Amino acid sequence: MLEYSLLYPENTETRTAQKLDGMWRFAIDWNGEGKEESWQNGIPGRDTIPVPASFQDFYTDKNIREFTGDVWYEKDIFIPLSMKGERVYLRFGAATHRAVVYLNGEKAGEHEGGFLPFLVDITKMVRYGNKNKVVVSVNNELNETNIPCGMTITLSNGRKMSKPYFDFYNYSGLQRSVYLLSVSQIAIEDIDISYSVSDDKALIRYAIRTSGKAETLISLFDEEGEEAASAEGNSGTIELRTPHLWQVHNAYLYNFRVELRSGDNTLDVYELPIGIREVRIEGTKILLNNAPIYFKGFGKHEDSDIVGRGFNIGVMKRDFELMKWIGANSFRTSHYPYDEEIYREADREGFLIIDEVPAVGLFESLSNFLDAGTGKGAKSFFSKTTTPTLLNAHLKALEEMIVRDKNHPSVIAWSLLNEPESTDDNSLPYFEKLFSRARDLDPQQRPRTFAMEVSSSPERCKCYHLSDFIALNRYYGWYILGGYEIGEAEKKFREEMERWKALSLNKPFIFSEYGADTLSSEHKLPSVMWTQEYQIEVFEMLHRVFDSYDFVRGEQAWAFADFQTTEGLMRVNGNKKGIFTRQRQPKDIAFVLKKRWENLPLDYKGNL
Ligand code: CKX
Repeated sequence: MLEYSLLYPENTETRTAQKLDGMWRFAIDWNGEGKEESWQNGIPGRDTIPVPASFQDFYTDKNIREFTGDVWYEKDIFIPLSMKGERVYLRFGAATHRAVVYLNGEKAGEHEGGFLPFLVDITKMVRYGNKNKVVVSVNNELNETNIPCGMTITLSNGRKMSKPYFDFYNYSGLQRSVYLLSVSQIAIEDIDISYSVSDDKALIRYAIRTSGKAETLISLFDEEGEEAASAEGNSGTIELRTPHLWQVHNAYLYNFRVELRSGDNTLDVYELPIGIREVRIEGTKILLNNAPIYFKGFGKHEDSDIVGRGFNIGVMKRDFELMKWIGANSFRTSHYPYDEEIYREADREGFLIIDEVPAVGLFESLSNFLDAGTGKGAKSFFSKTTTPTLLNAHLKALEEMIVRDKNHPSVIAWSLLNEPESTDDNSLPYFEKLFSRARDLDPQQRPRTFAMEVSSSPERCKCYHLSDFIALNRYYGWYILGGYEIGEAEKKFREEMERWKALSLNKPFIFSEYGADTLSSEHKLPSVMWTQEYQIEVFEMLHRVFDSYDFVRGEQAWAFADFQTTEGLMRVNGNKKGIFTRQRQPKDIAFVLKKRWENLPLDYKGNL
């Protein structure tokens, strides 16, 4: 069990959540001497940088952009006397990939893993009614004992360099909001909610974890602010007649209010927006509130100009507007859990999320995406001396993701890995531990899956039976048989699908990636690869195949928008498989997808 609470930071009668975003002091630790030189007491230089943001794309010096090692942040914060007697924390939305936090020169905490929040308890270290100095050193080195996997090499000039085993830029820093939190000594730490839904009734099961003994009062408010139900005690079931269900593009959010009391005293109050809905798999169907659904959408990235992977609320808004415009209903948080604001927006907008833990690059090859796309290069990734350490880091990130995201109605499935090497015997015990941990941690028992590249074929993959639905990343027409050979690609794709069909798995399949790199500047008739015309041909060919199989229950195009990657022969200033450009303008394919998705009903193939 996590030693701290991951409830989203809220201001209530009893809690304060103060954002510490803005300009922080910033220094690069070129020689790895920060700790020795006591930077925890105050960092050198006068540079400042925005938080939240990746540090890489602000500067004009390539050595800064490519810097691998420790970068240091510093901010003086005033902590009022009124917080004395409370429990006081610093909450980091993410520090990529690991951080050590100091308060007034003393180490206050540390965290490993770059895409999930953590709290640092500073209650006993604070100078109340005074300024306090927060210093954070953030390290962005990649290795094989933490996710995402990669390596760090040292160049002949002594500089380190990141070599990701994954296809997105190794952006890093304080990429999400930082908060100063205060809560009462006896506080709500965690809330578990699950539902059973029938035509005219919903059962809402809840369990509350607290940090001390108290009476617990629950009230459920509807969107008009009317109390719809109430209950008492740390766990129980609420029965709601004629509930407003949370549906795709028709979200309804209740407010689940928890109050801890001791006699007449209110100790703590927390309000959680919840959506009543049930997700289930039945045979080859994915059911939401007992009705079949078909996924239309994307694999995405948190990625935009200037701020890199830093959370950008304007880009978030634009992305949701584009997804609504094109007729999408879902996305996968490839390849790491996103900023919490994105899930809250999906809850409000009625989007479905496949939530992915940052387990990418568990496939050893520096040109991973090319080898993975063609089925070459599969070696054993899970029989190394480092495997047990990697597994621990993976399980910890999985726990943090599920604890953080389990109450979002938008989150309807967990993706436990992206394109791992799954063809040798040692992958199975590794995967089994992940799948069973996900089941144990999730009160809603959501479907679990992992996204499979092409060498994870019906004949060779040792792990697909663990998935509640099968998620395939397939690049027929691009990595496999592109250009004038596209007809051969279709044939080969259909052959693979026939082999899956022959297994009679009686499970839903979705395409969690498919696409083709396309430069928005390029047009040619007849088409050639990389042009907008060719991207359309690839999608039309793949859609024909998807439509031929009843058990295919969804399609998520790769990728929502062009995104930054490491430079190299295979990438033209980034991955260009976007349906939109990095600046969020449509390529021609966007209009083709819009036409298709607006015409595919939510329950497409639902009666098959
Ligand atoms: N899938 C065959 C993972 C993504 C990459 C995508 C690509 C690959 C394809 C693997 O992170 O960006 O190569 O476009």
